[in-house]
Amino acid sequence: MEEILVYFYEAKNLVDAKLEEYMSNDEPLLKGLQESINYTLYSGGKRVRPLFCFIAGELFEVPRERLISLACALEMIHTASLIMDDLPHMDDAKIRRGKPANHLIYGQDVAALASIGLLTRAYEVVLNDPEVPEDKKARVVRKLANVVGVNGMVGGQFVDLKFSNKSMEYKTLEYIHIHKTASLFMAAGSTGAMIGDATDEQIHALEAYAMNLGFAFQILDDLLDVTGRVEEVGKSLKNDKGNFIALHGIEKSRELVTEYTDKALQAVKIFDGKNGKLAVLAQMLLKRRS
Ligand code: GRG
Repeated sequence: MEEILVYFYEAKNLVDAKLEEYMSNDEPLLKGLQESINYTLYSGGKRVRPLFCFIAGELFEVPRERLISLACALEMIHTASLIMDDLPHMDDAKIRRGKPANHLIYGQDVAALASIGLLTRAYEVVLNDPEVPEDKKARVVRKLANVVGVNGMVGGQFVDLKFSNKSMEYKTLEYIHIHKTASLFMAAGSTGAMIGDATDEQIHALEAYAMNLGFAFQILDDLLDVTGRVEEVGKSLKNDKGNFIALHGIEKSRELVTEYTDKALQAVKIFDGKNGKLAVLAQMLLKRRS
C-alpha cells in the first residue's frame, strides 16, 4: 500500500512539473492571462485523471514518459472545464478549491480565455510530443476531442444547465453525469490504454471501471453538496432539486456510491493480479472530502 501511495505522489509531482513546462509563457503582454491560467492549474487539484491514465498505461507496460503529455492534456481539459463551469452564466460558483473562483480574481473575460487557452493547448501537447507514437496520435486526440465536444462534456453541461434546479428523470441525470464527469475519466483510461496497444475488450473494461467510478464520484459530490461544509469541501455548495440526493435520499445515495464502486472494481477483474492501483484509486476517491 505504501508503495502505491509513493507511486501516486511521484506521479502527481511529475504532472505538476510538466504542466509548468507546457503551460508557461514569458510573453510580457500575456502576463494577466498566464496568471489566470496558473491560478487554477496550481490550486491543489488531486490530478486524478492523469493518475488513472498512468495506471491504465502501466497495465500495458507503457512508461510514464510516453504518457506524460497525455496525462497533462487531461488535466488541462479538466482545469479548463472547472474555470468555465464556475462562470456566472454557467454554474455561477464563487469558490473553487477553497479559493475565490478564477473569474472573481481575473474577470470573466480573462477567465474565459484562460479556459479556451488550456483546452486548445491540451491537443497541441499530445500532437507535438515525439514520445507518443505517430500512429496513435490521431486516435488519442480524436477521443479527447470527442469527450469534450457536443457528445461529451459540452453536451452534459448543456443538459445540466437546462435542467438546473428542476426535478428530472433518472435517465436525464444519468446523461448529465456520464457526459459531464464520467466521460473524461473514461478517456483518461482508454487513451492511456490505446497508447499501450490494448485490445478493445481491455479498453472497454477500463471504460466501464471509469464510468462506474465517475458515477460514484458524482453521487459523492452531490452528497458533499448536501452534507458537507464549504470550508471542508472547498467549493460552492448547491442543494439542487435535480441531483442524486433529491432522487434517492441520503442513505440510498450512500449505498449507491458503494454499489457503483463495486461495479467499477468488478469491471477490471480481467486485469487480475495487476489491478491493485485501480483498487486503491477507487478507495481514495470514495474517501474524499473535497
Ligand atoms: C472542456 C472547457 C470545457 C468545457 C466543457 C463547462 C463544461 C463544458 C463542463 C463542466 C464539467 C465539470 C466541471 C464537471 C465536474 C466534474 C467534477 C466532479 C469535478 C471535480 O473533480 P476533482 O474532484 O477536482 O477531480 P480537483 O479539484 O481535485 O481537480
